[in-house]
Amino acid sequence: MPFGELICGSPGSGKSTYCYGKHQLFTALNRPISVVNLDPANETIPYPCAIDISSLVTLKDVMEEHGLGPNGGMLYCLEYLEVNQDWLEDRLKELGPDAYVLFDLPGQVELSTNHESVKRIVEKLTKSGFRLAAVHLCDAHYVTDASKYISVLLLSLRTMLHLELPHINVLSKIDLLKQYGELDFNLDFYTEVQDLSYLENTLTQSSPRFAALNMAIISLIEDYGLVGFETLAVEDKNSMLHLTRAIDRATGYVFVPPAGSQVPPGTVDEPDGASARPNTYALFSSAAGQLQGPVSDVRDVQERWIDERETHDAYEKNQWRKEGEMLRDEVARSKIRDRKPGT
Ligand SMILES: Nc1nc2c(ncn2[C@@H]2O[C@H](COP(=O)(O)OP(=O)(O)OP(=O)(O)O)[C@@H](O)[C@H]2O)c(=O)[nH]1
Ligand SMILES: [Mg+2]
Repeated sequence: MPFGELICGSPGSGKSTYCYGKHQLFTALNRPISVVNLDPANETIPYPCAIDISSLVTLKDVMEEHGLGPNGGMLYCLEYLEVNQDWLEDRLKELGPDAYVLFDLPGQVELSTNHESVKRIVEKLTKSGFRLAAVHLCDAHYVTDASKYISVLLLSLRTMLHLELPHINVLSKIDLLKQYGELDFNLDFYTEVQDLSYLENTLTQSSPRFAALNMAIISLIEDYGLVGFETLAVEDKNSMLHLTRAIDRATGYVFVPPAGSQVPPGTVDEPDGASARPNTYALFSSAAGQLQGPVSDVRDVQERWIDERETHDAYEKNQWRKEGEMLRDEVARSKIRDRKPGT
């Protein structure tokens, strides 16, 4: 049964970079992965692309042919894809029954909040046996301002209600959060979305005219009780592994590595620094359906990227330097071993 993720979110929230990062991570883990570019305006695709909507339709052609602007053209392209869904499904079939597919959407949020084409494409894929989760990326920068945070909550809720998929909201680029200054609350306040009434003071000060409206929106979001966030720093292995576990839980994906497959050292976190042993790894991942790695919660994320960022950066840099030296020594030793006597 094929599994996958529908990657949606505002322009520049990090969707294509996430697809690239996940492709690298999964390739290192020997876990299947294919990325489908569904953004007909994506001219510089960072990841190896298994299927590209541009082979079917491009935004440039649509704009020229139909005299449409970039946004209208984008909606046209996705409607065109919907009409030609067979084209997509034929190519998806070629990826095999065990494919794990990321769908990289364009940044126009209406595609995942009110336009029907993506929703209908997803419905058909689900009916044909695809197990999909929506992964909704939101730039973490928005939590630095209470009213922007509310609009992100609303956008997330709207996307969840529209797509009707198992859904994971993600605060992306969490590694950049510190540079935007002090947060009013700890990070868990923003990720857990538990008691938003604490925002009242800030909202009343920043936009007194709309304070009542903002509070009404807050209570609506709280009434649904659906929105929460994971976090992501795409270049951080632990962050990617943590998010992967959350998505696997949502889709019910269980990864069983092929018999005898070796997990490259350093691609999974080994408990107590033990070396990666394929059998142990296979046992863990198939039994629990989860990748190994320290289970981190949002307080660890706060410490890593906000409270103790410099200390962690320095520690990681030191580790990389040591790994680099070990690798160089190993290469030097193997060269000496391989040298023929007398040369
Ligand atoms: N620091 C940091 N930068 C990131 C991260 N993820 C993405 N970026 C940067 O954010 C910018 C936008 O990333 P993209 O992946 O192009 O965003 P997108 O959502 O695909 O954008 P559109 O396709 O235009 O909607 C790029 O410069 C990325 O390098 C992250 O986790 N941390
Ligand atoms: Mg993109």
